[in-house]
Amino acid sequence: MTLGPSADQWAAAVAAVRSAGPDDEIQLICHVNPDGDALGSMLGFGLGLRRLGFTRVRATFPGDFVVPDPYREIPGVDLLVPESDAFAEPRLILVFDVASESRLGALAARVADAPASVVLDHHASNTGFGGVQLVDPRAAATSVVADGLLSRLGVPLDAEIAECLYIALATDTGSFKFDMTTVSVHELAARLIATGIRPGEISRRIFDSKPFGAMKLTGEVIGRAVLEPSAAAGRGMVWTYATLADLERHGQPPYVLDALIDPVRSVAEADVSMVVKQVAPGEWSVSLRSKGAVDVSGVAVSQGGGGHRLAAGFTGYGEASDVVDTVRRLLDEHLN
Ligand SMILES: [Mn+2]
Repeated sequence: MTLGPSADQWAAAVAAVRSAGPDDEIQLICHVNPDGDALGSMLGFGLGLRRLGFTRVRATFPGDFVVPDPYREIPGVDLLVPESDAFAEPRLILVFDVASESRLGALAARVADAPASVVLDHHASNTGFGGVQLVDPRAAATSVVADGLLSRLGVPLDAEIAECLYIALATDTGSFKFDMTTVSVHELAARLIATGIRPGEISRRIFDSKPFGAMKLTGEVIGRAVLEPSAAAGRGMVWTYATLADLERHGQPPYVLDALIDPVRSVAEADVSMVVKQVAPGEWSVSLRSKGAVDVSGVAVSQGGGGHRLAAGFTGYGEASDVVDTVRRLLDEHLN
């Protein structure tokens, strides 16, 4: 899939939202272990639904109900409820930044059963689940798609909605550094900033503030990184890993490790970078990045994961070294 939503799909999404009455239950869902795009696009859209007069809107994500510290004060955070408090039989479900049902856990069944559902996403690997698909692989963030639907619903941007969408956009573009940072990305950012939000203050709060223990943990995990110049058919791979014991030792929650891929992927000698993060005994969340020479989504999809050409992930099993061995082998297969 390379093109964005068709006119018919946009119209169907607008009709799905308008099919709900002001007192109908509307459930918003984003992916497990939510990041800035998942939370920002979902809560920004939820605030937009409130502006439209919908009174019963809840937002949730599967799994442990941990809202990462940087997002504790994001506008619309009062919409968030744990998975156990999500509407059991909502009239309408909207799904944000979820490439496949596997990222929805037990909530996937609720999407399948809902009278109406809309999936807003930007992953090329999106599996096409849900009632109406608004999937735009060209979009830098799901918040670009959320903005498109809000404007078609006639919701004007205000500072609260804008802050949510801006956090989402800044997160998924690496603070406007990645390749998909197009003219339209900056045009959206300009419209968001025009509402009066303060990008400097938001960036400090979201990206440039972390506990001392998180810094020490990051230092330790980076310190054990391994460079393999001959991996990925000579394009080079750099990788590291972090265990639950590492988190425990530094008193840090798992999401602290999400930003770790950024310093790792900056290594000049490697096209491919990888962080292998333990989520349970024998189970690892694997983040893969490429500078451009390798399509890492191919590796991720072959392991049941997904993502984008230059940024992808999957769940691996066994020891960390088993996961690294698998990726090393798959890269060689994909490249030879
Ligand atoms: Mn995203």
